[in-house]
Amino acid sequence: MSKLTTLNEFIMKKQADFPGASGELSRLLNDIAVASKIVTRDVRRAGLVDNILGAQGEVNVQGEQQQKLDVVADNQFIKMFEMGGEVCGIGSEENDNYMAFKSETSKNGKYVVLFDPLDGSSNIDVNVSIGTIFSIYHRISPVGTEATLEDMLQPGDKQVAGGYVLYGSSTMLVYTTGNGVNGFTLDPTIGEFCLSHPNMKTPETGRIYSMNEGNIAVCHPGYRKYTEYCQEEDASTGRPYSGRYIGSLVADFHRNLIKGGIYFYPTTPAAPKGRLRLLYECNPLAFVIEQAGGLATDGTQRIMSIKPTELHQRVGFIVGSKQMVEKLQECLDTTAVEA
Ligand code: P6P
Repeated sequence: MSKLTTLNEFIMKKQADFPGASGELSRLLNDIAVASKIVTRDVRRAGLVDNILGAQGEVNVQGEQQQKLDVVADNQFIKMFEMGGEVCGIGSEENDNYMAFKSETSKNGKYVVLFDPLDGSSNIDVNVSIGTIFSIYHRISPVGTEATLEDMLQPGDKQVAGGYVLYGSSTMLVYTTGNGVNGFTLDPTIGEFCLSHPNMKTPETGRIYSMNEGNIAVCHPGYRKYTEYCQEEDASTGRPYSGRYIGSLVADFHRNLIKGGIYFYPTTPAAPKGRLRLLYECNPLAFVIEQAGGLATDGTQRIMSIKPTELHQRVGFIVGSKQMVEKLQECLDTTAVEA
């Protein structure tokens, strides 16, 4: 039986691999872990605590009904970042504008965090897995000043760290700092995230495709060509593949990362720029998938090469096993769009 490695031990060991590291990022990653343990507690009780279930009644900046647990999670992460001292500002799916923290300690923080505190929150009331997604950057603005919008609008290639927390049958934290992907499972009996999925790699190909096929008639016809390819009988390529769509990005992404597969949410007339958000959904997951050997594009370019222009910018999103993403791209490139 191998020794348990806690997240904290792992982070400290990895920090030792970088002699120049001063510990700020290590502390920030630990702050994210602590906040996600607290959110786990609230998520696990969501069905019981009246003041959590049900819509907040307000509508968030995305035009979506805001679930109370969204607000709870958002506030929890913001408080952790503001108190931790490593972060000078944040951008959150749940907040119209970015936040520049005001304390002198926070203004000396070297990092900004873009995050979706609880993605897939419409699934809370039906007890389906949900997740937190986060992206960490070095600030551009001078240390000692307030964070700026420019700090938030950096391309994904500039990420220092990216990852997610999946509140599923167990709570898992999966992240990368650019040196591979590692997954940690929360052991509730000791309150520690323990290394359960070291050096995660996604299979070159897979047999799972994840799409809201309700959009198939209104998006680029290349997607229909690809789904029909997935559904064809061909034992030599393991087809037909299986359609698996939970409607919770982190859950769909995590399953496909482990088993091999592809998730795609194309632009549609209802969402002409895409549904998913570049900064705090697509970039961090693109960082993870590329570090695990997969690909992430918007249908025309790498997600992480896109220069953001606004905080809640939406993009089309294709992410998963390398060969499956390449095959979908081939379908898009070889299918004419009717004028
Ligand atoms: P649709 C949840 O709101 C989310 O952002 C992702 O988690 C999920 O994959 C997608 O939207 C679901 O969207 O249009 O299929 O309901």
